Amino acid sequence: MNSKNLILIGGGGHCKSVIDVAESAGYTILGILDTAENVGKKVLNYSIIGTDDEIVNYVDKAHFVITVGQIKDAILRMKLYAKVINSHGQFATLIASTARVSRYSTIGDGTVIMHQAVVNADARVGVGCIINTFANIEHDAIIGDFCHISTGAIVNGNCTVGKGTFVGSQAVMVNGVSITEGSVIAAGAVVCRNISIKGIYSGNPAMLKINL
Ligand code: JB2
Repeated sequence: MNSKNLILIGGGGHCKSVIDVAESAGYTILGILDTAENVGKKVLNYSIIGTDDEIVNYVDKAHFVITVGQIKDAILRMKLYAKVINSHGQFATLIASTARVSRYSTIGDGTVIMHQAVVNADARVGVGCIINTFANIEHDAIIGDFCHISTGAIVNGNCTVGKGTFVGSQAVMVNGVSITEGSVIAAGAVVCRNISIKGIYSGNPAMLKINL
């Protein structure tokens, strides 16, 4: 198998951004899988060639990337990730040509580091994450599996983000704070204290708005 061949799973807006990342990193996109009603449509220069039932037909031809996005919960991305694993498929880990990823960091399978993002020394990013455009993951931060750190968000040094958490655009986590798994941090929120109750948080300082 040519490990630079890719199948993308999900053909909406997030897929377009990932296409740009994949092209910048020298990958060849064989096609996109989406829902049945979208088969035959195009996303930028690439065709939707089938549904998720086709995953099994590409495990020997390409690596996979989940390209449905994640606003709020990560359930669909987790389900699709499991489907690839159960089909014995392998994931690509994509790093945009313009991202800055420290060689002292670790990035999990299927994670996409998008344009202009920074992952600094000794940071650990789990599997199936989106580190979106201009996000900054500082030294020693730990990002759990299936998190989405949105555009321009800042996760400062020694922070911990629990599995499946969404950190909105331009949110800030001050140095060393943690967020429990499955939480949602609204755009622009400033997380100043540890968050141990799963919920939706917003504002500066970030406050619990809704329990999840
Ligand atoms: O089960 C599925 C499935 N369900 C929906 N399997 C596959 N393979 N695809 C599925 N989809 C497809 O995901 C939809 O048919 C649609 O093509 C796509 C979702 O596209 P949408 O543009 O609605 O959202 P997105 O997830 O690509 O992007 C969101 O999240 C990003 C992080 C948007 O809100 C973006 O603005 C955001 N940047």
